[in-house]
Amino acid sequence: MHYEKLDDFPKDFLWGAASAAYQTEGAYDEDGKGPSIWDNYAHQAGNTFKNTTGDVAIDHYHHLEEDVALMGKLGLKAYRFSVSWSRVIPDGDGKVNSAGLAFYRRLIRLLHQNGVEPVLTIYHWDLPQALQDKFGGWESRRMVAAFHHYCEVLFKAFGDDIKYWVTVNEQNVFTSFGYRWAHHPPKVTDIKRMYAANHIVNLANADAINLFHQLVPNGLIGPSFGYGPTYPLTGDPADVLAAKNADEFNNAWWLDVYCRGHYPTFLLKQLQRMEIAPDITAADKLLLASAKPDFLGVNYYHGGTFKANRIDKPDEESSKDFSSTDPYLMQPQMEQAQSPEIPMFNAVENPYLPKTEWGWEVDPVGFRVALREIYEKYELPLFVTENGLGAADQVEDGQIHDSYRIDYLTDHLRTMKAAITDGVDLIGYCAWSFSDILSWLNGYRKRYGFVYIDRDDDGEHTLARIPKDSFYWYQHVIATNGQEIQAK
Ligand code: BGP
Repeated sequence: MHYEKLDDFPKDFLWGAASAAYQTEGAYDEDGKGPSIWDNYAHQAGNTFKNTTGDVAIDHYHHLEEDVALMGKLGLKAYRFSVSWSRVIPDGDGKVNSAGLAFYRRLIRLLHQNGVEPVLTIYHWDLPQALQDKFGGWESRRMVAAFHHYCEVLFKAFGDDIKYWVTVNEQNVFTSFGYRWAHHPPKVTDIKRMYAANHIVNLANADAINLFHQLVPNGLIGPSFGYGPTYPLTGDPADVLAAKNADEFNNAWWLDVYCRGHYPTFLLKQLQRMEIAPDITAADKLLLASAKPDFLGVNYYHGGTFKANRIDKPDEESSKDFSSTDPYLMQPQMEQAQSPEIPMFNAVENPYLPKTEWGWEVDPVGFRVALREIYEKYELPLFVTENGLGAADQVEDGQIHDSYRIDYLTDHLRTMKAAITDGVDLIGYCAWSFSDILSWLNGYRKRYGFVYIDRDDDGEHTLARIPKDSFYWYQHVIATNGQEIQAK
């Protein structure tokens, strides 16, 4: 689909950048903060790349004024950050730590002073360790009340100051990495437990949205989902069906619950047949059906490509032992009961797409496909809450010439503009990430930011902030409201 001229970005488009508490703040045990499951997980040797932790991260906690001033200089219209639950409520469901709340109050005030709209993510994976210990974390229904309490504290504290709220970040990623693939805490490898925990998160999310609508009637709230379009490898109808199955499995399983208030029929039936579906009570169904997000946050990095399942169409590739940190290429070597994918689809590499240094496919057209698919299916305004390129940037004479990042972002902004021209209702775009930060499993080498941070996997160094070439490029994009995306 080609246009001679693309529509302009909406006048109040939120040009933003994103981050998350554990990946930026540091100060992991300061001012009354309790430990999170990520603090403990990263402290155990062998769990993260070179045993990197967020103990200091990029020390955003102590560089707040400097960091927000740089956001102002960049001209950001929005900054998406997450709140560390255990900084605000150290034991997860008890007393509020006023020093913790004060930190976020200061951040929000500084953002407003710099003309930046705060976008608050309530849960970006750093569960209070106390809740893991007391209840067993997301596997317990008691988590719904604990999350309710935490949300109530935030809504009452910041409901007047913040319009845009994100409930949970990439539920699909943290439940599968935490409960199926054991790459995240609590390091479980049991798909039935994954679906059970995921169901509790759905309940907590729905309950939080309902509470928000009571307490913050003028605000807007929604979850952020890690979406990838699913392509068939060929025009063989068996591959097309496989891609459709993968879409249900990777996307609809979550998005249908968020936006339609119930699980998709096809996949629920498959999981029930395999006896790995969650227990869903009548009250659960009512709760899920009662909550409706105001917008949907979309995190886009890449999609996946699929061919017919390996039972109907076995081939040599099917028996390969894949081991990848890319969830789309993870091929389970487990029993079928633990691997619902096996009868449904087979994930393969896409021959048309280049890859990043970390093996993630680069697919700007897929961004447009994603936005169109989600918008058409769920008819909610969309907010791109993450998109960006991780690379091992190098400093040359005090500068960072990240032309590859500019190219990546240019291509994605262009296709986003095309999606707007197609008719997609888009509120804003938060690049991942504002500055370099800790990558959960890849340490400090995988950099995403517009601002370079002088630290690496071996230590903190000066923690100096240095704007990269992409900083000045994005500054110009924002100043022209996306009229001039082309690198100068
Ligand atoms: C998303 C997460 C972010 C961030 C990003 C990049 O899944 O929401 O927190 O980490 O991916 O991932 P990575 O750091 O693994 O490259």
